[in-house]
Amino acid sequence: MDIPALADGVLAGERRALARAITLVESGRADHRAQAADLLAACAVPGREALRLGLSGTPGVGKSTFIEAFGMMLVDAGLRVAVLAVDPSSTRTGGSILGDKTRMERLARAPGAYIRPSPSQTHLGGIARRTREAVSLCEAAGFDVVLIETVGVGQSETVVAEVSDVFVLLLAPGGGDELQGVKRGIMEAADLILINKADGAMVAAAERTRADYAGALRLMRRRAQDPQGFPKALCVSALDGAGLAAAWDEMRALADWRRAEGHWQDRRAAQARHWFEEEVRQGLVALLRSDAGARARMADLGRAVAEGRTAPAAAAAEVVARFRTAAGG
Ligand SMILES: Nc1nc2c(ncn2[C@@H]2O[C@H](COP(=O)(O)OP(=O)(O)OP(=O)(O)O)[C@@H](O)[C@H]2O)c(=O)[nH]1
Ligand SMILES: [Mg+2]
Repeated sequence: MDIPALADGVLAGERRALARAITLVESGRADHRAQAADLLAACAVPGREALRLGLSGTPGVGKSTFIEAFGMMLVDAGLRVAVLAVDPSSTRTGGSILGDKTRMERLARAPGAYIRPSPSQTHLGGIARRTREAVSLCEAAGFDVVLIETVGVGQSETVVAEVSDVFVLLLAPGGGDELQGVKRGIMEAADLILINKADGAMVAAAERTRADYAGALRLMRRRAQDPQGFPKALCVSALDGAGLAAAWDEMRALADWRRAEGHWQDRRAAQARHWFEEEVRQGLVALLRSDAGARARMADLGRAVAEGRTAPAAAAAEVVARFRTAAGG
């Protein structure tokens, strides 16, 4: 593969080059990993910075409908928008994939938009890596906004919070004052909570839900990275477009404030450091796995631990020590 040519294509904003580049970073093959690293290095030109918007919400809350409407609004305003889905397609129903085709029909055809379907790999470390790398490729391709979508099952919302500048949680109008089983971690990561489906007969219920969440957000610990009044809860309708422009105004206001106050760069720096450390960790695990002797000893010790002959911590220490010797440390 001609990596310099592929990098040129990505940097020129060519969608086919971008698609091929993302396919490359999704590959787990060792030779592809080396090429992907070269590609990412070649694409790391300064001055290309998108607003990375994380979007999480349970199945059926209206993410696809929201992305279509919100994305079209941005495209109509002259912005280039990339959409990445985080969750492996195997965990999604065939209905969703079919649904996405019809629900994002206009955006999929818009010249200023690029939609990348869900990857098929399932390993979480793989998802995190693929997402980070795909986001930076979209950024290199000159997109103004990169929307990163997840259903937020498992730990995928943590991955999204880790790659985004602004993290948006989409909720549906819920019954009474119960908070819809939203995990605390995801609430704490949210910068903006949007109560979707605030239309027709659901307007009043949506407003009640919004007030409940606004109350819950006020009770949470204040974060240094927030201006007064954030995180916020707003009502929107992806179906009729109500509240979308207001939501975009809030996202931009937050992003501008964070930039001006240095939090934007701090967050990106922390994310880059985390990414680096994660890569080292995964690289070490891969080294361990590729060593046949270590694998055999792991299997033996695994049995010993399962049978109660050895304590887990002691067995792990032995493997690490062995590895340290092998690495000459
Ligand atoms: N009334 C109303 N219905 C909506 C709105 N947004 C989405 N829906 C409907 O909710 C259903 C689910 O919408 P999707 O956009 O597919 O939801 P999703 O979050 O992408 O679902 P998954 O892809 O399965 O995770 C569809 O029938 C939509 O038409 C809205 O703002 N108002
Ligand atoms: Mg969807």
